[in-house]
Amino acid sequence: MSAIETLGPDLLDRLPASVAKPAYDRARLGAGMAHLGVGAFHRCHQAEYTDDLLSRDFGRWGIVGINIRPPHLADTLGRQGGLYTRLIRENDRVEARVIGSIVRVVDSQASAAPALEVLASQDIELVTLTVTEKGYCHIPSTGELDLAHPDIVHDLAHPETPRSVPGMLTRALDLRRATHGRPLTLLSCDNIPANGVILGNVVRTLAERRGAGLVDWIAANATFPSAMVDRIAPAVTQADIDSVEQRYGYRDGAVAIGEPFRQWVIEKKFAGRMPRWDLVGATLVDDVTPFEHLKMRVLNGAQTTLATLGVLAGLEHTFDAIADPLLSVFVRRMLVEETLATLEPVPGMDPSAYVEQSLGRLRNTAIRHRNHQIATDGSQKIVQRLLNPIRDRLAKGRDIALLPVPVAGWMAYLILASARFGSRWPVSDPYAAKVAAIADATGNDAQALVSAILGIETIFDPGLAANGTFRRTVTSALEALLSNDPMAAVRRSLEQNETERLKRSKQ
Ligand code: CS2
Repeated sequence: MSAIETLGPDLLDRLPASVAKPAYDRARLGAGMAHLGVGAFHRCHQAEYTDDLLSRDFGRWGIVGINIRPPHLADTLGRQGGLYTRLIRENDRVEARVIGSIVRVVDSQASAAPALEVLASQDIELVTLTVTEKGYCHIPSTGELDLAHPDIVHDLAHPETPRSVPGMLTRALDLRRATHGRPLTLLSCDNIPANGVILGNVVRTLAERRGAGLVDWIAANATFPSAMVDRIAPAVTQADIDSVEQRYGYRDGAVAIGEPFRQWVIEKKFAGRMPRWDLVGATLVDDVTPFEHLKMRVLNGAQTTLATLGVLAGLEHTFDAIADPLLSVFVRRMLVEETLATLEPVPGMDPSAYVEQSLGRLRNTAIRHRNHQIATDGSQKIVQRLLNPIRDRLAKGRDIALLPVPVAGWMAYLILASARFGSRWPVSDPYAAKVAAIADATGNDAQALVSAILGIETIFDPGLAANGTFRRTVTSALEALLSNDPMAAVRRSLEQNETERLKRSKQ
């Protein structure tokens, strides 16, 4: 028996027929853009769109993949010459394809130098980013740079050896100005509201502090378009990696797995040339906001709701949570009766149909998205997914019986992880220690817990935190969520919503 081979350029011509491969000559592909944060999502989204584009209209848009945080790329993607298998899974169906758009990978975890060399080079005309919500070092409730963030404090003192993403990009722009002076488009592909505006804010704030006209050079030579990105692509497991070996007979340490659905809406605001992703399904628009609200409040809002309440109900994955009759009724009713009314018209899309399509996507049993993964960094997600629609409803004088329940769910998720409440599960969230300290100081009283947590102004806008209906609804949900019957919170809020509905119908 021959030894099992690892995926790489040599294997491209010998792949099984069931695995599609790049329909262009990779040897001729140069690097024209860089991507920061090469994780499962990038491999399933921007890199796949680019691969589609290269097959259709070959050009100069190979990607240099850079990681400035773990994991290292050299041993997986690097060893495979940038190639990896992208599996699309839907229930029993699998579709495999090797993607070729990443031409080189760079590990810059130990020092900024390797990343800066790429980002400052004149071949690179575009940088895309998926660095997670917290990578922007912004204050979630305001979108401004968090000047107290330890990495930002460091980068202000040592701008030439940055640690943060904003520090890295500001330095790269400064180097570009000092050398060839060529423009750069910086395209955020993270799930934060007005992601381009936030990226622009954090970079400009650092550039202003740097002085010497850098901020003016950036205004004239760099753009920060916003984008809405979508495809569910959970963290890859060893079982996923093994499945490629079993099914297709080769080893691939950089497999990526996604659902069939994908979407990309990009603001037309480019500093120079751009890949024609619009030829392969991306939509270019003047204003991304309505698309972004729809996606974050409906799809992501449903995911966060199912994740936090799902964990509290003892359920493992999104598809387990949505198979639960109570949670499934809850999430649909929350979206249809509360979230939809907060959305502005979205060109070419029907929001009600989008709700049904999104719920259908979440039922896909082949996408094993763990509730704990989605609940990770919840503090960075709830503003755009839950708090903004709540704020918009309150501003219009509408009721809010359901949306506050997952907000309480986020609180309960962190409270129950604290030592005081028995360390029920490990959590990863920049605010975990703060909530644990509150839990420690406050103990069991839901009202005191809610008061203290709503006092975190970097998450909760003070106007919202002071709203009586919001406080009451969150408190009553939290009380139940911390009890022996957590799902009573969900049942009661549905009853409350029913009462509001009857009241409305009589008016
Ligand atoms: C998820 C997202 O982990 C999470 O926060 O809600 O990664 C989600 O799967 C993507 O935004 C889908 O496009």
